[in-house]
Amino acid sequence: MSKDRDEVARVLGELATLTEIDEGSPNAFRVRAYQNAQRAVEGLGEDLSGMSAGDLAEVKGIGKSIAARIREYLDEGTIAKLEQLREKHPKGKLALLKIPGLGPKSVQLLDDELDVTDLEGLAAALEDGRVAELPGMGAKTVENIERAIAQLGLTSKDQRVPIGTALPVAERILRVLRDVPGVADLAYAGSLRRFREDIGDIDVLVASEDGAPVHAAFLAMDEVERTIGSGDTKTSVVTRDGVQVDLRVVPPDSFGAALVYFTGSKAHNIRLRQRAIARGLLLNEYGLVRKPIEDEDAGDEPEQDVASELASGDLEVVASASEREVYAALDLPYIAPELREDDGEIEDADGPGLPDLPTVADLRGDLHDHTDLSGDGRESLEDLVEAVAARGLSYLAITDHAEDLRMNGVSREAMLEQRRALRELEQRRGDIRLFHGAELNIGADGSLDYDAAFLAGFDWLVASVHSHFSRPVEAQTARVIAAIRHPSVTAIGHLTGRKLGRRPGIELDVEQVLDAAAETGTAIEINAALARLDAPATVIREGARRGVTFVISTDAHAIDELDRARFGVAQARRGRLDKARIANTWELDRFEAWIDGIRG
Ligand code: DGT
Ligand code: CA
Ligand code: CA
Ligand code: ZN
Repeated sequence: MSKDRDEVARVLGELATLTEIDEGSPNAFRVRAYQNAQRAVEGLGEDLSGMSAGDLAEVKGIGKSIAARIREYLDEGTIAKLEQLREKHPKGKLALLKIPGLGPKSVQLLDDELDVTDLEGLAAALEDGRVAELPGMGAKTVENIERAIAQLGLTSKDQRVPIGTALPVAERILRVLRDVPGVADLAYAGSLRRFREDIGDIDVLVASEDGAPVHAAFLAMDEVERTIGSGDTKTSVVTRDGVQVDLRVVPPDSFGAALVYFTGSKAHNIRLRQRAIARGLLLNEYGLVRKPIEDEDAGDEPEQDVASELASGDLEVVASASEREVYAALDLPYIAPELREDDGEIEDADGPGLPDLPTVADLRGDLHDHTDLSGDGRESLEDLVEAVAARGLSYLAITDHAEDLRMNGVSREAMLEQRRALRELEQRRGDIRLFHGAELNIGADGSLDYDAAFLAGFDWLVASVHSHFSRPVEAQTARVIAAIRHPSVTAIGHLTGRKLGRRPGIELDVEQVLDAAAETGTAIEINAALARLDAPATVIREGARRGVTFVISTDAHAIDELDRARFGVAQARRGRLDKARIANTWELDRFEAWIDGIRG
């Protein structure tokens, strides 16, 4: 089977990580080369099979030797070097690398000195003090590692993965399966479709009359590492990323009912079943059915019986092909997956109504974007603006890192020069409003970069926490509120600073912060990066109640990251945010009038 672009990109990412451990540095030339090649491949067409090693080497970002490895992968289905690295560095070591404070050198040290190659081994070695005895492992480092393991629940039995790990896996699977002959429809379901930030396992649902080729194509995927079980209707595997995936194939005419069932949540499903019963109906993964009169007192029947009765045509199917039909037959409007947790959505649907949730098409601007003026940005101003305009947006704020960011902040002179270039570009193009902004760093004491007069010269200012993550809650709250109250700050970027699965956010008195934002009008950003999804959904929900204005921003450092707007939208939906509360769904005129109102 041909390997498509996404699979090649994944393999290059795996090579980068393995090489990082192998060479003992995330900055090694080879690691960077694989990462650059991965980015480059992500920008290519879906089907790479027609590209020779020579063609590939001509792509910017792909060198000769990596081009040959990509070709080897396309031809052989694997790469000798990859197999060799996989052998040398078992998966447990990759998991160790994810712990904040453990770089590739310490991971190798743990292996060489203590034979520690996985989380369990590390936990044991921490316990009996062997880690603390290693050179360069001070008490502070050991403490940080212990805290990270405890906070992230890394060694717990029912290990969950962050959505940023699970979602790309699910999307690659869908891309492979959608081309299998006979497949009428497909989707991921479960907690991933509900957009939970941590995922137990991925549930994939495929509609087809013929399951066998679907299961076969799935098992043939390179990233499937281990098969747990495979039958006519269900296959369960574990992928190389350590995520379990359950694949189910259902007949096309019961796809809607199956999607409702396997999207869950379980609690939401129970409420739906109760509604069904109250209407003389039964709901299961095959459909919503009316029981024949004579069977009415039979009570709860095991599902197998319903399935066989369905097959024999004894039951009248009320709804099964689409989710909308199922909800309608239960006298409910369609309930978005992000809401299906049984914490009020059924009551709202039945009574006052559900929030008017945003979609990607509602977004008119992007308000947190980096160019190559930021050390970590990759695009020129012109290219970035072109890409944003091509996506149909009518306004954009350029927010490169302000001077206090140690690694890559921008000086005043460079900021002013960028402002001139931006105004000139805006004039020249005439198709998009450009706001000149910056991403400020909120200091430990709530202070910001530059000075008040210089800050007043910007059109749009995002202030974010990039340092001092573990201070007491009072200090963090005061710090963020100081930024909210600053007259020139228009939005607070990635509110908690969390990195899902890697770093918990700062501790905040959320209610105080939201009340300050509601009072000043300063927007709270919904950062669309899958690794962040910050503000958290619970905070968004509380903010919506308190009259806070939000913005959805991609925080793009590269053009392909503009596409993650859809994750920011899903996060807003998860937070039950009415689109009227999201400032960048507003027309330019209204948006500009609003900025004028909150500044000064
Ligand atoms: P996870 O995987 O722990 O992140 O969470 P889910 O919600 O994806 O749970 P999972 O994978 O166990 O099952 C997927 C969906 O299938 C779940 O959301 C609802 C449905 N489901 C599974 N088992 C049951 C059950 O015993 N009763 C009901 N009503 N639904 C179930
Ligand atoms: Ca699941
Ligand atoms: Ca499952
Ligand atoms: Zn940023």
